[in-house]
Amino acid sequence: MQLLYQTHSPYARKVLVMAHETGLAARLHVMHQETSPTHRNDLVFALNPLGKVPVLVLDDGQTLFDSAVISDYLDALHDGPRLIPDGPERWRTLRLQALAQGMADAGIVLRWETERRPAHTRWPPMAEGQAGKLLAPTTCWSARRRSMVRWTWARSPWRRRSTGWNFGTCPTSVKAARVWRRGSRPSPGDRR
Ligand SMILES: N[C@@H](CCC(=O)N[C@@H](CS)C(=O)NCC(=O)O)C(=O)O
Repeated sequence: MQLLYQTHSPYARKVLVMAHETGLAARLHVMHQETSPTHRNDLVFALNPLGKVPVLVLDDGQTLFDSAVISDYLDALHDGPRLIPDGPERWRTLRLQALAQGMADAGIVLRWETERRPAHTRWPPMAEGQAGKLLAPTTCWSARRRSMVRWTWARSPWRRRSTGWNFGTCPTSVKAARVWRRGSRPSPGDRR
């Protein structure tokens, strides 16, 4: 199987972590592909009409995207305990995945608003709003940290090796949000 991948993509990294956690990494041929809305990558577009990575190309030529679909697919391929289990735990796991996914989405918009857009088109209230989306889940984690981590740990079939694949997709984005918040606020009370 070929994985079209981008080193700095949280979604692509999520899939690669999944492949390692499920023991499938050796079956993936990882191909780095730069792509962005402003730099079209024709190879990626040929496989995914949205032009986004990750894309998984199966041995029979079928393609799968996006990262949640690929993760679910990989989870069905191995013989070990499922990382996305059936039953009531499924919903809690998928909810955590949605949280990580939403943080990745917010991190990407934040990066566009603070770095990638031409300076005169940047809109600070948008950056502020996205930074809030990145930081709110971490506050929620702090409040519930022990119970969430304990829950993941207790149920993770890989608990001797990992604390669960749901954590750790976006530490860089969270750091970026904190830096943005610190730099953009004239005073701690000014929430705009
Ligand atoms: N929901 C998708 C998001 C994928 C995504 O946005 N990938 C970015 C890289 S971080 C990309 O390929 N962007 C190119 C574009 O938007 O044209 C997933 O989970 O796979």
